[in-house]
Amino acid sequence: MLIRIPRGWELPDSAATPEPLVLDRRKALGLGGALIGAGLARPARAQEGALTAMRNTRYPPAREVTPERDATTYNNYYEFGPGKSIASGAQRLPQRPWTLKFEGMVEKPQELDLDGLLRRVSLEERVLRHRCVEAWAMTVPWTGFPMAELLKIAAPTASAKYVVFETVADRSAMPGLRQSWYPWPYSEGCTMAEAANEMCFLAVGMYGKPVPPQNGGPIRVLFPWKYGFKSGKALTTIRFTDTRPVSFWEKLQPSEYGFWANVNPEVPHPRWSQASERLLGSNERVPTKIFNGYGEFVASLYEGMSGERLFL
Ligand SMILES: Nc1nc2c(c(=O)[nH]1)N[C@H]1C(S)=C(S)[C@@H](COP(=O)(O)O)O[C@H]1N2
Ligand SMILES: [Mo]
Repeated sequence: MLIRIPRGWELPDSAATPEPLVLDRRKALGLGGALIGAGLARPARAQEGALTAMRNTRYPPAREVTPERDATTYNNYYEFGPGKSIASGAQRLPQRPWTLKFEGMVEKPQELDLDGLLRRVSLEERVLRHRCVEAWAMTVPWTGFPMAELLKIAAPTASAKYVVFETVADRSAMPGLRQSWYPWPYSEGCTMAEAANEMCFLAVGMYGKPVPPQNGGPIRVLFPWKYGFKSGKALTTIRFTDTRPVSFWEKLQPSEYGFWANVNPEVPHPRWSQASERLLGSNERVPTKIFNGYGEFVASLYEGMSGERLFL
């Protein structure tokens, strides 16, 4: 797999200086990429396809990291089919070149090359819990940047109230798209306040490497406090609107999958309990936490919204 990423990110774990520091130092010295060219910061061993960043420890996972093999071989990605074993099929989805569009209620619609966009944000690593509505969970080190940073670049207007995350529908790579009863392209949405919340994250890396196609490469959104279906994979368009979007699963089955989809052990799915979850890898069952344990960061988003189905 050939992935073009800026050279600085190819630093292996063994390189002494974490990437954000390297970038800062380069900026400070005004040398840009020349530093690497001059051999001053050349990693001991350039590792093809590595993508590392300094870990942000503000969100302690309080769980073991899921073995990479489990997280990358047990997936939900309906564009490749309804089963969990879509990893090899997903390798057919090209990861570069990749463009991301910003449209709708924005100051100016934009279409940005992903690598160009990545040079304008600072990457960090976060180890986050992921909770699928089907009651399995994983804990993954993701590399990416907060959605709040992307909002600055996308420049939505004051009338924007919601964000729609539309994902790729590539007919030549994705056999699931032939199942025409599904409302492709897969899309998800949130409020502007949710998008601006510090926990809303855009991931381009996973386990120190680019996010593999099966997990949503080259770029996916993460809402760690919501059920996993909100975390759309392979984003192509981010649209700003003033009307609440109805997304993929809500269109299919509104009684089971709502707009908010915040994790809550006490609100069962109509067909099963949400009280506990199975950890990928160990298969251990553990109690589920409200907002998937991220309430201290996100609960205030929902204060006073008693009329809403916040947990479905
Ligand atoms: N485009 C797209 N994004 C998607 C899905 C999908 O089918 N298509 N499935 C969702 C669901 S239900 C879950 S649980 C997570 C799974 O992510 P993972 O395969 O990285 O564990 O992706 C979400 N994002
Ligand atoms: Mo899911």
